[in-house]
This record gives sequence, structure tokens and C-alpha cells, in this order.
Amino acid sequence: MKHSEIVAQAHPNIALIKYWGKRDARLNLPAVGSLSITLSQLETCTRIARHAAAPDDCVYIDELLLDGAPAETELRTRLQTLANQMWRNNGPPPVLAIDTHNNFPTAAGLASSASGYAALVTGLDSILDCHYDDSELSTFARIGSGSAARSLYGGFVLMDKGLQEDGSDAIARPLLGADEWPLDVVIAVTSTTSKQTSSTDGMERTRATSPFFPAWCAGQETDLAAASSAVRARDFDQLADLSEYSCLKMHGLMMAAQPGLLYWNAATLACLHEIRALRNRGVGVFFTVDAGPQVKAICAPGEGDAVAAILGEIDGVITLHRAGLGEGARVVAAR
Ligand code: 2P0
Repeated sequence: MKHSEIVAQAHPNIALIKYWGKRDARLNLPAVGSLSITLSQLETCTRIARHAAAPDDCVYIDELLLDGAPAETELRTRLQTLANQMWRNNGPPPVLAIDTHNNFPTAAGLASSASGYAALVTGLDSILDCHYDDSELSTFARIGSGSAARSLYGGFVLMDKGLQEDGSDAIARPLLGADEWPLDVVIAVTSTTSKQTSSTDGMERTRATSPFFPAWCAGQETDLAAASSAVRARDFDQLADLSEYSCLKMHGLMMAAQPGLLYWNAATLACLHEIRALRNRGVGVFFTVDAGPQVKAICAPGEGDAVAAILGEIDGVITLHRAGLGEGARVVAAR
């Protein structure tokens, strides 16, 4: 059924076994698989309205608002290209107006591109009446942003590197539901400025110049298999060890690029030490850090309050966000 307006929602995700590097930059294919958790609380909400038929033979986006402000033409063109890749030629192509809001800071190392593209492709699938299957939607989300395919699902999610040149097997799939192991997440924001090097540029520089890149790729499948087992067994300590290992290995890899990528600040490091001290005292918590200075503390169920109280006192921590594990991307309203 054709809708005239839909609202799609998606949450950001955090990789525990990290994705860094592409095997094909043009198709945005990852060089390594990854394992993530989808968050609750933090959310992208995207409203897409369908107007009259487009003047030419393709889908046209005439308005794109990000948190109330018109987006740059470059982004609008990029999303329009994605909409036309999804378009199935089922009737006259429409004109679309897209209005998207995040209830958390955009481009501040909180994975807004993942929730943004997951909400977008889920919404486009509905408004364009496409009915793609899960692996096809995964592909469209991945074209937008490598980590976005993971936000299509809730809970614990695996993203396959895939072997096919066209990327048809580089897809996300669910591993364990959010309510099956309800971890707490505390995010310590240590800077609100945008990062200097985008993930895409940082990944390309790392692949081209870091001497550790072959070793990083070679070890990933072993880490993914071990972490998947730890998730299935709900073995917190095992998952903690593997996640911190993957995080520090990724940052070592990035630091060894030329010029080196250093995403941390002093407060980032202070948080890492504090989280290690908490864990040594028996608190169920471990850290992970992405391509930015924010620290994500992953806590065993019920440990979030104690961890937040300690991280909130650290010099340089500006704000804390709290989350649990959330659902995958979905259409929440349609008319
Ligand atoms: C991840 N990150 O697995 C890794 C860990 C950041 C560090 O995926 O170029 O926005 O759009 O594929 O997905 C962030 O990069 O990059 C990311 P593109 P993306 O979550």
C-alpha cells in the first residue's frame, strides 16, 4: 500500500568488535566484520512525506531538514542517489520531503550516521513501497555508512565482511535480542567539537599507511568467533576482555598510520583507567572508544548507576548519556 507520509525510528549502535578499514571504498565494503550492540534511548526519528510526481524520471528530494536546519546540497544529492538506487520503478517517481531529528548530539562520536541511515533506508523502503528483504536493506544501509546496517537490528548484531565483489554478502544479522541480555551503557562525552578526520578518511589512511593493517584484518575472524560465543553464553568477563582488546588494537592500528590518528584526549584516558580500576574492584564494566574522544562504558545488567556516578566525577567529562539495549529500525507511523 502506498503511504503519503511515514515516520521511521532507529538507534545508534556501538561496535564491541570494531570495523575499521574498507576492502572496496567505492561500494563501501568493510575489510573486516564487526559485532555491535544497538542502544535504546538515543534515537533518530525521520519523517518522509511523498508529494506529487517528480518532474524527471527519478525520485527527487526537494527538502531535507536535519534537526530543523536545511542540509547541505551535497548531502541532499547523496541521499537522492540512494533513494534512486532503492526505487523499483513502480509508478511515477515521487518528490520527497525528509525531516530528521536526533535526540542526541549529531556528529559528536555517538554514531548518528548509523541511526540516521538505518532510519532513512527503513523509511524509504516504506514510502517508496519497495518491500526489500533484510539483506537488501542491509546493503542499502551499508552504502550510506558501513556501521548503519547494524542499526537495522536490535540487541547484539553481527556484520559480515563478505567475500563477494558486489558486496551482496556484506550484510548485518541479529545475534541475540536486547531483552535476552540487558546490558547498561554509560557514555561519557569528553568533547563536543566535531572530529578533525572523518571515519572514511581515517580508514583509508590507515589501510594505506599503517604497518599493522594486515595483522588487524588477519585476526578479526578469530575475535568475532570468540565474541559471538561469549555473547551466546552471556559471559560478561570474556566479552569484556575481547571488546577492550579489539578497541585498543584498533586505536593502536590508527595511531600507527601516517600521520597518526589520535582520537583521544586527556579525559578519554582518565575514563579508561577509572573503568579498569572499577573492574579490578569487581564491578562488571568494560570500555570501548570509537573514532572520537567519547568513552562508552558497557556495564553488566544493573551496574550502570554505580559506573555513571564515578565517571561523572572525572575532570573533563562534560555530560553522560545513559542507555540500555534497544530495538532495530522500524516504521512507527504511516498514513
Ligand atoms: C565501528 N566505526 O565499528 C567503527 C569503530 C568507528 C570506530 O564504523 O566510512 O560512519 O561510513 O563506513 O560506519 C564509524 O564509521 O564509516 C565506524 P563509513 P562509519 O563502529
